Amino acid sequence: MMGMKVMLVLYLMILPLTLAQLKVGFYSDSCPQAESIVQAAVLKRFSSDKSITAALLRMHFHDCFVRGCDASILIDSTSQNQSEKVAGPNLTVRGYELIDEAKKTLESVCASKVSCADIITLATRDAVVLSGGPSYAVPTGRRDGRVSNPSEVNLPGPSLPVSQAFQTFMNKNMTMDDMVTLLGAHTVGVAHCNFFSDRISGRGDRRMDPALLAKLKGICGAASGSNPNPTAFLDQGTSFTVDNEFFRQIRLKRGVMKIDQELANDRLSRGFVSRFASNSTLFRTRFAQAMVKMGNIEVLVGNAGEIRKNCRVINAK
Ligand code: HEM
Ligand SMILES: *[C@@H]1O[C@H](CO)[C@@H](O)[C@H](O)[C@H]1NC(C)=O
Ligand SMILES: *[C@@H]1O[C@H](CO)[C@@H](O)[C@H](O)[C@H]1NC(C)=O
Ligand SMILES: *[C@@H]1O[C@H](CO)[C@@H](O)[C@H](O)[C@H]1NC(C)=O
Ligand SMILES: CC(=O)N[C@H]1CO[C@H](CO)[C@@H](O)[C@@H]1O
Repeated sequence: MMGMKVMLVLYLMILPLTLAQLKVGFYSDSCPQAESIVQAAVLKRFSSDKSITAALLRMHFHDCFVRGCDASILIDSTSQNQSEKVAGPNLTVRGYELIDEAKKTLESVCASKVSCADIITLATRDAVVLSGGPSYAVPTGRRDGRVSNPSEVNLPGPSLPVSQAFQTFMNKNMTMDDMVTLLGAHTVGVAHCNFFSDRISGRGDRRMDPALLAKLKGICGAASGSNPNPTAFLDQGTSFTVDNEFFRQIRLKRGVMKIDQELANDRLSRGFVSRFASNSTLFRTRFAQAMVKMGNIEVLVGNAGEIRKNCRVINAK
């Protein structure tokens, strides 16, 4: 009896070492202000730029789907070699300065404690709340990676059929429900014309609402030397609000990119789309869960990786 108790105690002591994992409030001892510092930086930016929510959601997705959520997306290229940022899909990822700003304050208050990967995750959560989305607790304790390689950037393109886009999500152990939920992030933000020009040339995609087709032709047709690749909102209803309106819009044939429209048409995904369109509570609940799940993809924990001092630069050995 006694022996078993001792073993149990030993087991419970060793458990955190062997199964190091993320937990809510990871910084409550090492840097109690961590979450409020990130939140303040996001609030400051949001008050002058509501599009920061879209920027952070996309940054978080791109980070987590390449080498896991390890802030590899933040690394700048060096004179010796190139980082993920030079890969095609990165092109228009924005918001790097906000992460830098939060990091600068964090380093001055508790140096080398809070990872850049956690900053991205927390900042995204805070921005989602400010844009009317659900609030959720974010497990933290991620460590930053020491590798950033453009050849590893293998993100799905916007013209893939649902089944093929799903392959990339399945590779990350995400379900179709997760994928449809997360694509609900297209409830905010914009796409550049080059990502949907195939749908609006000539008579246009017959699966597109004619009024939207005319509108997009107008936007993209106005391309000019100073603005060669204009943008259109992804959600024609509430373009700056994290809500289920995106799902209603695609059911009305108002998806801008092919992947968005196909979600509403494809039998693999349309059931999820119709449930999210009609039940805002369901979308909010599932979106929070799916964001936490995405934030857990292939994370570095314990002693793996490092806590970067500058989010753009791998620490010197
Ligand atoms: C099959 C999966 C996905 C594809 C093919 C895809 C593709 C794209 C493309 C091509 C753009 C336009 C980028 C531009 O023109 O600058 C975009 C924008 C965006 N994506 Fe996705 N995406 C996917 C999944 C996701 C996920 C999982 C999230 C987040 C949870 C996300 C969040 C966003 C946001 C917020 C924007 C707007 C960015 C901005 O306004 O700066 N996307 N996506
Ligand atoms: C540079 O190359 C090394 C070795 O291949 C790699 O670990 C590192 O992540 C690369 N990228 C940058 C930006 O240093
Ligand atoms: C997916 O799950 C399998 C089995 O649990 C695991 O071996 C694999 O590492 C997971 N992949 C990712 C990307 O989390
Ligand atoms: C909407 O979703 C919530 C949360 O999953 C669920 O409890 C509720 O029953 C759903 N409402 C309807 C009308 O289906
Ligand atoms: C922010 C950033 O570094 N973007 C880069 C993305 O990739 C292109 C090349 O494909 C670079 O020119 C950008 O600077």
